[in-house]
Amino acid sequence: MNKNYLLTFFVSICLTISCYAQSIRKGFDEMTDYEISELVDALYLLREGPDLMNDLATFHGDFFNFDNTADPTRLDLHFNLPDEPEREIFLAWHRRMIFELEQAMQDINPEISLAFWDSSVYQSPLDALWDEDFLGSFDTAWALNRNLGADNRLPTPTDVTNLMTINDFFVFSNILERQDVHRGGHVWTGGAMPTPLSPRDPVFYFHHSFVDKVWHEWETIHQNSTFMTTSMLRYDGTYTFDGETYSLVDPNDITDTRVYGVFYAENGLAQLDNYIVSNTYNPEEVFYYQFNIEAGNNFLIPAGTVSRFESVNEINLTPGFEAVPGSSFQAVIDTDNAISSKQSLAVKTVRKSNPYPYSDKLFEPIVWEETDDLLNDKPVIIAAHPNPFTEKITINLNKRTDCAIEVFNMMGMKIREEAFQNTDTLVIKNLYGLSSGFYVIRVIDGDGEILVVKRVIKL
Ligand SMILES: [Cu+2]
Repeated sequence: MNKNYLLTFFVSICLTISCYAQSIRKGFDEMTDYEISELVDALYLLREGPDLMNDLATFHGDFFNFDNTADPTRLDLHFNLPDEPEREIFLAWHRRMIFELEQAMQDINPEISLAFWDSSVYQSPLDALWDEDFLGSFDTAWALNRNLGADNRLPTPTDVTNLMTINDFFVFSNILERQDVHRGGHVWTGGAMPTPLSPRDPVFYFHHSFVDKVWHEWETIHQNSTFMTTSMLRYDGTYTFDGETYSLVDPNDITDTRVYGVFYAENGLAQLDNYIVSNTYNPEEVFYYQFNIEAGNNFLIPAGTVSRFESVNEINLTPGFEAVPGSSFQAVIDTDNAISSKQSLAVKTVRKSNPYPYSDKLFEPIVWEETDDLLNDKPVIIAAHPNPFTEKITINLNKRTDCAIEVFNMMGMKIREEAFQNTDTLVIKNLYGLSSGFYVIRVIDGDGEILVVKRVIKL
C-alpha cells in the first residue's frame, strides 16, 4: 500500500480546539493530571446554565421503573421483566445516556473522554478516584452524602468473567443489571448512587462506563445483542433539552460502541481497530489520547474523509491500518499537553516498555497525501445504491475494471467476496440475511490492492 502515498513531514502547527473528539475511555487510574483537572472542571461547568446532569438525573428518576405501579405497560429503564417490550433496554439506554454527558463535556474540552471505574479491582475509599481533586469534592459541593464502602458489595473479577459465559443477551443483561457488576458500584458508594437520582453523582458516569465496557466485551465475544424495541425513552425523537430536539435512536444501531466513535483503552494503550472513519457525527474525526495510540486491524480511512490521531506519547500504525487515496489523515504528537512529571501508573508502565521509539520524529505530524498521477488511473465509486440497502446493492465505478468485492461487518469480519470482470457495474445480491447496521465494501484489484472503500448501511 505504501507506494500509493507520499509520506511527508511538516512542522507542527498549533491545532485549535473546535470540534468533538472521538471518545477513548481509559480506567480512571490511568488518567493524567491534565485529564483529571479538565474533566472535573467540565463536570462543575455542566451544573451551570441548563444543567444537563440534573436533567439526566430527573429523567432517570422519572422513568426508573413502573412494574409495580397502576400502569405496568409504561416504558421504563430498569429491572424489566421478560414479557416487557423494553425488557433489555438497560444497557443501550445507559450507553446513549453517558454518551450524551460525554458529548457535553467535549463541548467544553474535546480532549477529554469519560473514564471507567473498574469496581472489581478498585475497591478502596482511598483510591485516587475519591481524592479531593478528583471526585471527592463533589460530595460536599453537591450534597451527595456518600458513604463509601458502608454497603460493601463490589464485584469480583470472576463475577465479570462469569458474565462472559452467558450466551443469551436478555439473560446477560438481566444478570449484569441485578447483580454486583452493576448494583455493587451503586450501593458501595451510597448517598445518591443507590437511588433513582444516581446520575447526580459524577461517579455514576465512571461506573456506567465500566458497565458499558463489560457489555462491549460481551458483544465482542457473542455478537448477538438485539432489542425488541426500536426506540428509547428520551431518544425517541421527541425529547428536547436546551433548545435541541434529540434524534431517534434505535437501540439495535448502537450494539457496537464504535458506532459512536467510542473506544475502550487499557494499560495505557488505545487500540483502535475495526473502525471506518465516516465523518457522520463530525466533519473531522479526532482520536485524542494521552498515551499510546495503536491503530490497525481493519481501521479504514476512506476517500473523502478527514481524520486525525493525536497522542502525547506515541502513535503506531500497524498492518491493517489503511488510509485510502483521497482521504485526509494526520498523526500528531500533541506537545501542548505533554504528560507532566508527577504522573500516574500508566505513564510508568508505558514508558518502561516503550521508551519513545519515534523520538527523532516525536514532534512532527505525519501526513498521508495521494499523488495526482497515482489517483488518475484508479477507478472510483461514483454511486452505491440504494444506500441504505435491503436485498441488493449496486456499485457504479467511473471506469471498467477487473476487480473483486469484499464485504465486511463492523467487527471487521469478511462476510462476502465476489469477483467481477471488465465491468463498471458491480451488483451484490442476496443480502436479505444480513442484520441491520453498518458494513464496509472494499473493491480490490487483481493484485489484492484496495481500490476503493465504501461504508454502507443495511436496513
Ligand atoms: Cu440507571
